Amino acid sequence: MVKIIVVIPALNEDSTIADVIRRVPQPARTIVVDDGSTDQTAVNAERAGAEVVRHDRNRGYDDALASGFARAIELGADAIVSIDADGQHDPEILKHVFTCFENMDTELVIGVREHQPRWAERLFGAYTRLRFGVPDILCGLKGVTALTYQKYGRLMDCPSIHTAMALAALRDKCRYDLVEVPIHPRQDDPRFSWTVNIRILATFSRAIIADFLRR
Ligand SMILES: Nc1nc2c(ncn2[C@@H]2O[C@H](COP(=O)(O)OP(=O)(O)O)[C@@H](O)[C@H]2O)c(=O)[nH]1
Ligand SMILES: [Mg+2]
Repeated sequence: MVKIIVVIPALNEDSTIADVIRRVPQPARTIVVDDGSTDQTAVNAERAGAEVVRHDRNRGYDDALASGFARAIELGADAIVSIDADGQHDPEILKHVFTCFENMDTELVIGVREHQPRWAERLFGAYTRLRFGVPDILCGLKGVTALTYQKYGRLMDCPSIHTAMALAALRDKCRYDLVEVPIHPRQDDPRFSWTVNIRILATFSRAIIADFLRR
């Protein structure tokens, strides 16, 4: 049986984290990366049955994902799936993602939201739709096989690691699946501020350069 591990990066999400963990379909194991939260995120995650990797200070979403992926590999994952901690992604969707990995004939699963909240995300998505047929490249719900992660894991130390890894795999014509991800409204403010648009644009520019060099 394919061993799937779910990684949840979390920053001050104590009101939602336990519910997200409890609704992860069995038998997947869950790792929460508590990224220097100042609330009860870590305690609530542990109580809900997740393994918690702690950062003693806030190191950011990318570092949190990198820590979670590294731990998942240590635990012998065949596939690693990330999902947001804020309850905006319904964990039920993971069933579809897990099905994609059942026979390990997909290498990458990309969550696709109907609407992306930031203008930079929509711009990037318009590009990746044309380039690869992928209309949303920045959704926090993504899945990779351990082999894909190992092949592109060197990208884990660059910004927007998730996206960089997915783009590199798409450029190499990997086998991928798209899974629709309905988005529930957030009850409080997003953890990312508007400045994330600038980071997204930087990643977008790097993607265009990499695509151009590839031709
Ligand atoms: N570990 C970690 N997670 C973060 C950080 N910033 C955001 N997140 C998590 O990333 C997910 C998406 O963040 P959110 O602000 O809701 O972004 P949005 O859904 O794109 O608007 C949530 O689960 C957050 O807890 C961070 O600095 N560190
Ligand atoms: Mg969110």
